[in-house]
Amino acid sequence: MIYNVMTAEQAAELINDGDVVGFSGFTPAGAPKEVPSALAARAEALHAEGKPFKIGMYTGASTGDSTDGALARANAISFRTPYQSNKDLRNSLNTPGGAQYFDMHLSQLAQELRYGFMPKPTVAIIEACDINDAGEIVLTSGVGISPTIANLADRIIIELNERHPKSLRGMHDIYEPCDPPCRHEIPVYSVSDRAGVPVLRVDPKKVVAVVKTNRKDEVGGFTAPDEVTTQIGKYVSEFLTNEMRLGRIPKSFLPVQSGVGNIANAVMFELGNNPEIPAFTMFTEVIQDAVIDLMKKGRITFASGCSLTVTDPVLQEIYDNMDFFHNKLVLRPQELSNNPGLVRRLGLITINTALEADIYGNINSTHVMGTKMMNGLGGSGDFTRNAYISIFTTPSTAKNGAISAIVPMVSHIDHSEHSVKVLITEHGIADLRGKSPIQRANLIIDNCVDPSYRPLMREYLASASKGHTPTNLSTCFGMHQAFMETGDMHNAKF
Ligand code: 0RQ
Repeated sequence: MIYNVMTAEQAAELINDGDVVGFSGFTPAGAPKEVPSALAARAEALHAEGKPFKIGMYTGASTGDSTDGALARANAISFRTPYQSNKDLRNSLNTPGGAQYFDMHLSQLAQELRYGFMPKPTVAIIEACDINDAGEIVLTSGVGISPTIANLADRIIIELNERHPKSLRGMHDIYEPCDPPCRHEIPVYSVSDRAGVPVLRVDPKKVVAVVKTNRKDEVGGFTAPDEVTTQIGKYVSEFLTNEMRLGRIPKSFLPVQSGVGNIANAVMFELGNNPEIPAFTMFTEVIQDAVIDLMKKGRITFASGCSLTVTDPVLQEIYDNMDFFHNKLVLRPQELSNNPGLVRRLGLITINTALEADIYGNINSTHVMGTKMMNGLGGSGDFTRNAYISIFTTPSTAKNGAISAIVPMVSHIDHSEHSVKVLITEHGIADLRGKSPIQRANLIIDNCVDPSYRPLMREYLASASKGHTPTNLSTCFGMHQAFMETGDMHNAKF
């Protein structure tokens, strides 16, 4: 090997205060682990000496605790984009003087870096399962923005992770579109088409260090579906089978995108087990455990994604059965996996989770009580706005019923009423297509709101001024205010 093999601590010495670092991977899948941990230790040591050390951070989406968690705890992050889900980073970015965070549509990050809208990455840290002397890198379980940060950065540090087999070669579809005014269509016409090449090619002279490791991806487990998430899954499945019966979804079905988390996992379980739904494909960003399970059962025939965000035993199962999985999976940069043009072209059924929805169909995916950032918008906007049918799911209440997830007006808007077609809770389905605001409000109150909150919602609607979208400007956040003042939204007065 022509590269300088060194320890993570030595590699961390190559990164300086003020550097802008791009990290490989998407969610904890494919994210580096050794160098970020060493970088956090370096920051802490420098801070103890009274010296400054902070970096700007770009990643595909969230990362594992050894990146976002360790660097946040070390107070080593000046700015961060586009998505996170770490407790310590969440605390930092919600605290004045903490990390400056900007929440972006994931499909847009790579192009905005190339356009120069944000500071150029100076260093890229890329997890790989293989690299040759010609600078051909085989990525691991997640792609994210790796092609773009590797191309833009002056220095590349490779974390060569033996836990991921070299036989992953061929599972990736590495492609970067040309920038306007020269951009052409991306040649993906069905979920399994490939537009690019299996390896990431970099100038070998830019590779300043190779750090060897065999650390696991830090993907957390899932909670088994409960009564509420199972019921939501059943309603999603019922809605889609009915659309098929009505001829509004082809009998061969359409590719599915599904978000992250326990609700998404429960929804996939129900879709996979519904005998009326034929075996289907996924065009999504995160491939979760449920997808692999359904693939083994023959219910999912192909999955295109940005990462294998699966628990360690499931990842091991894929690696032990590469002959079975290789021609059923493709991992692409998020610029492709979440590409709005491809989402529209392929006709995706998109299923994402709302933190909060309002009676008109606006969705808040990110901000608790309009103020505190939870995770970020992620890819939900890339998919929702361009879907064949966009569905949002949410349990009707949170915090043991003290919060209604459906409110008169959302306290922050990520997806507007114009993009949201269907809302589903454990109480039922609100099909918002072709409905006026007042029709949508009645449907959502009758079908989706928890029964204990329905009278309150009706009182609000009755108190709202007349007009196309009835709104009472002085009380539309009354339920939020009641929660903040009394700890229970039921105490709102309209
Ligand atoms: O808090 O953990 O303290 O109990 O929010 O809620 O119901 O467990 O749901 O884990 O699926 O997360 C929207 C955050 C849902 C997620 C969100 C509290 C609730 C609980 C979590 P506790 P649940 P989930 C592709 C798609 C945006 C990104 C996206 C998300 C915690 O799905 O980040 O869609 N989505 N990406 O108690 C106050 C409310 C609340 C509330 C729930 N109305 N007010 N707290 N909670 N509703 C993936 C990628 O882009 C990578």
